[in-house]
Amino acid sequence: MTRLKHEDVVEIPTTLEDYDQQLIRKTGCSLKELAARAAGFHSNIEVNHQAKVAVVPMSCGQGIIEGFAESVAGIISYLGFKAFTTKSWDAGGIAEAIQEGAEVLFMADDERFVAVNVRTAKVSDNGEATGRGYAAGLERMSNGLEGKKVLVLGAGPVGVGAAIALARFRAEVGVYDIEKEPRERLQATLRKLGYRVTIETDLNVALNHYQNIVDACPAENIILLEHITDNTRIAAPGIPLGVEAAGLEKVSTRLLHDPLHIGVATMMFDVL
Ligand code: 2YC
Repeated sequence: MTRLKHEDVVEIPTTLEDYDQQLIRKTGCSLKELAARAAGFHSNIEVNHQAKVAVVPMSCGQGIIEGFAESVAGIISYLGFKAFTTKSWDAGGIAEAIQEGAEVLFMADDERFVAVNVRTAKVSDNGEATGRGYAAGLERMSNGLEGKKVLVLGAGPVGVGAAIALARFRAEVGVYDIEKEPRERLQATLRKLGYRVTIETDLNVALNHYQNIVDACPAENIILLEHITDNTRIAAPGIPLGVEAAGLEKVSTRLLHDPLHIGVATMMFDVL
C-alpha cells in the first residue's frame, strides 16, 4: 500500500453516508455488513458497540499524516463504535488510550497499520484485512465467486489476504506480480492451505483473460480501457487506483475503490 496523503483522507469523515450508499448499490451490503462478513461474523450480528476505540497518531518515520487518525476514527464511529483520537502521540497516546479505558487501539507507522484489542490480545493487520475485505466485496458484487476466475495483481500482504479469502470463496485464483519470488511465495502459502493458484507471468495476457480483478499493487494505469468489458469487476484497495482514467466510466458501477474504509472496517470487526 502506498503512503496516503492529507488530500486522500481529509474528506472521509464528511462523506461516509454517500460512500455507504454507493457501496450498497454495488454490493448489496453496507460497510458494516461487508466488514462483519469479511471478519467471519454471520448476518444480523449484535456486536458490543460499547467497545471504546482509540486511534493513536504515530510521529515516527515520515511522521503524522494530517487527518489520518481522524479519518480512521470517523470510519469506526460510523460503524457505531465509540472512537476517539488521542491528544498525545506515540507512547503518550498509547498511555492516554489505556487511561481513557479504550479496549481497542488503532495505530500506524510507515511499515504497519494495526488494530489491537488490549483485553483479548487480538491483532489485525491493515494489509491482510484490506485484502480480505475487498475479496468479500468482490464476492458480493459478483453474486458469488464459486468456479469463477479471479486475478490478484500484486502478491504483497493485501494480495495474499485477498487470495486466501478468494480461495475460501472457491474462486479460481490467478496471481500476477512484477517479481517472480512474491508470486511463488503466495502460491506456496495457498498450497499449504490446500488451495491451487495459477501463476500469471504476462500482465497483458492476464488482463485480457480475467473478468474479475483484485488490484493489490501500487502501480497506476495498468488496467486499461482495452482490458475492460461489460463483465469486468474490479476490487481496487488503496491509492493510487490502477485503472486508467479512460476506463473508469466503463467500469464505474463494478469498481470497488477507497483509500481506507473497507480495510479499517474489517480490522474493527477482526479484533472485537
Ligand atoms: O498519522 C499517523 O499516525 C501516521 N504515522 C500514519 C502513517 C500511515 C502510513 N501508511 C499508509 O499511508 C498506508 C495506509 C493505507 C495503511 C497502510 N499504508
